Amino acid sequence: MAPALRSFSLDNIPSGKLLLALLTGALLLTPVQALQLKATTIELAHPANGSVLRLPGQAVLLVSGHNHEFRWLSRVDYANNSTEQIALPVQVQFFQPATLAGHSGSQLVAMGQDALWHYQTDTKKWRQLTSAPSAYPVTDAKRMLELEFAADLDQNGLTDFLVPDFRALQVLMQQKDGTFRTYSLPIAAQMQIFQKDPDFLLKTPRQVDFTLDGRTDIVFNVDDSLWVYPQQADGSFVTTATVVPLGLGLTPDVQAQQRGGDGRSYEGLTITRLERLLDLNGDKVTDLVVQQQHYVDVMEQKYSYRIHYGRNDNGKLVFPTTADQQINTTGVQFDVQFADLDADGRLDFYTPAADIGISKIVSALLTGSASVDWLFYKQQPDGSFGTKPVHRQEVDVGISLGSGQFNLPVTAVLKGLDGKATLLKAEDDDTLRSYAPVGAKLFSDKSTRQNIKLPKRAINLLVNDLNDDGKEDLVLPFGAQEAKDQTNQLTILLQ
Ligand SMILES: [Ca+2]
Ligand SMILES: [Ca+2]
Ligand SMILES: [Ca+2]
Ligand SMILES: [Ca+2]
Repeated sequence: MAPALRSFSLDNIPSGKLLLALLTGALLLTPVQALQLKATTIELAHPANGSVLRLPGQAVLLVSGHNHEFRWLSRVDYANNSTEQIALPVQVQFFQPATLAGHSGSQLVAMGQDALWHYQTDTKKWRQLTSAPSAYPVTDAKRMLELEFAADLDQNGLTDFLVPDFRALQVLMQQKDGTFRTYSLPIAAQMQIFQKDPDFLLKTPRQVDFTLDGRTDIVFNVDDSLWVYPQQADGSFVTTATVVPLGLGLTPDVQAQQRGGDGRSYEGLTITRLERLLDLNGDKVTDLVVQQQHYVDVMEQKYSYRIHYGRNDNGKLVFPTTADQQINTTGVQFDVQFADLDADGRLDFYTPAADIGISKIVSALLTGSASVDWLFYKQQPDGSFGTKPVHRQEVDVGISLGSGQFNLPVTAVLKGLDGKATLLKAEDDDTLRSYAPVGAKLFSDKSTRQNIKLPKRAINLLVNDLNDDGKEDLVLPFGAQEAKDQTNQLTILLQ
């Protein structure tokens, strides 16, 4: 794709605006600070097609992968460019970093079957941390993935764990001596059957200070209400839910569950879900985002987001029943993000969006490629997000008929020392374009290029300040289906 350079035609500009146009033109043509990333490649003994996370405070990445038969987990020391594989007992399914009493530095922990496990780096052995029956009573032998089941809920410096089972969420609060106090918060999974095999949908526990006392509570969304389990002053959890009706018209759970064969028409169907509970405008009060999925028919959908800014009403968190703001998007979204991209303290909104009409699918299959638009909306001082995106980038998604894979090329935002993000986008297999931060439009229309070998299938990228210098860096995992000498590796790009 050609660089998005602006051209100016003087004939079309009224004379009074000429000087301004020339000045603006001069500003746009001023070269932006080019972002030069320093690339290092680390070879792995397996595909990096699972999850990547960093052990906080250490120059260590944990990288998982799998093929049609096996799964692997590697510990990568990126200061010394060395890797070692971690043997996986049959019980473990998900991993996380954690701070544990009596152990210095971030530790690798895993959840699965009926326990939490701790990997001891010195002896290379797993030990059972505590028993914790879960909604994963058997293991998927071809997957080892990251899952957010660890958080310091009471801010005592030790990691606590959230382990779901089918009828409750077990909250395991880690004590100073390394033991756990467990609180069982009732919440049922949704189960659906097609024939005899069950599918379970677990309710997402949302960590929010709902009671406005500075302590993190656990909140679930059930139908058009919230089930709130408050954390008390001593770090214990109330195990009976306070049910808070929302009055936002959220679709009842049983109707929101979409299953072919229900005999429902998709024409004109609207499904309204709780998308997010988080503080969007930086006033320390949790806000609520609703996603509305509107079907024109089974193939064509439109998404919009409604924002209800939370208010502190005499010590009670309340959401207005009429949305304060709305974000209208085009196409179907699959990975919406809220992040402050320009360091003004207000979270901005961005998402990849795809058009999946039937004609688009046919042409995608015929040509082996489809396009996805990245849409960026900036939050304005009044909490609105504008009527259209302030920045838009189109990327081509390759479709491999051989492997059945969709290849989404590298796209990432990396923050610099000033907290402002630069947008990175793959132009082709070995050219990365960067779009520098600029005021109201978030990213410059102009870009600079750098030659770096890039994965075709860029999912599970890790953005992290790997060398703790205040600037975010990027980890690119490569799986088994990349170009010949680029399979099974990581590329680290330091800013
Ligand atoms: Ca804790
Ligand atoms: Ca707020
Ligand atoms: Ca912002
Ligand atoms: Ca850095």
